[in-house]
Amino acid sequence: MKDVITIGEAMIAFNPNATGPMKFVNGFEKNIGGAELNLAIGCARLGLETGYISRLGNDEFGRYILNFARGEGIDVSQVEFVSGYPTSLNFKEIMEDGNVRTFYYRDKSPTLAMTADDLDENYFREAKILHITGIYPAIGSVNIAVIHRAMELAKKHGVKISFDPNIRLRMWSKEEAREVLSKILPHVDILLAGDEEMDIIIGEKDPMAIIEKAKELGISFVAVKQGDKGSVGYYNGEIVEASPVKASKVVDTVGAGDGFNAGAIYGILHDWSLEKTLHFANTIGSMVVGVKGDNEGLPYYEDVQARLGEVERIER
Ligand code: KDG
Repeated sequence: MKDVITIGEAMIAFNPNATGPMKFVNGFEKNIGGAELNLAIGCARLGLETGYISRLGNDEFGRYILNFARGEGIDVSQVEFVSGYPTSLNFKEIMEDGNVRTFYYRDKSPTLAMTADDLDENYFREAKILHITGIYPAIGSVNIAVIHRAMELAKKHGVKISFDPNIRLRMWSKEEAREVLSKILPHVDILLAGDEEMDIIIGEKDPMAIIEKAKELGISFVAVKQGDKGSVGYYNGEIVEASPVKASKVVDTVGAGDGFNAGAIYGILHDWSLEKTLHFANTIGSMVVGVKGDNEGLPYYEDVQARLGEVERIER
């Protein structure tokens, strides 16, 4: 039984070896990115059983990503290589304050070669949570159909649907995002969203208004992420405003939301209180931003415990 399965596009993330405008950066380090894969890595490091559904280019970068995901303990039985579609790339520009701009080379994404009929129903029979994002449907119409089929299979087999809008305006316009993502929202059980993103989808960025709308749609767990202002959550009739957890340093903000999501899903699966879940998730988000890379800063469970002061960390 998998705790979490997710569908996404992985890519090579080229992280600059210096901060500042990309046109003056001469070297990049080859790492890995992809919001859904980051989420799977985050969950696996916390100790959850995870599975990843995707397509990769039949090339060296594709093989590198597959081996990396497998090395993190993620089930990659639903990942295939496809010829004729190069593995996607993402070059990053990181400024001194940790803010990032991304430059995608993903027009011919390997995920375009996966259709809704390719999803294996048996994989959905044996999962507790399906996590999806708004990045995958932004890639192409075939990807939108895949997400809807995945949600259908999840519903059929009692799998909870977790959704992060993850709106990437380099991939589509606000209007396109609203059109597609508002059709996903009514099927969602767990909403893990940024306030600005909900503004795009439902025209509300006040957490209380988002929670009201989510309740109307039948969403049972809501976490509204507000970056360095913390998060606001709703679950079982309770609303909690969780204070931010201060990052010890900010090096690269990419992946913080995925880390938060991994923490929230961990708390939900362990029946934690909303307060404990949000604090755990906020803590992970604050740890991710201290390390360069999309997933390099995702902590193991023991790392979070140490950060929370629950266990003593022996350095040497
Ligand atoms: O959430 C982090 C992702 O944005 C990053 O890893 C790259 O998937 C990515 C994307 O589409 O931006």
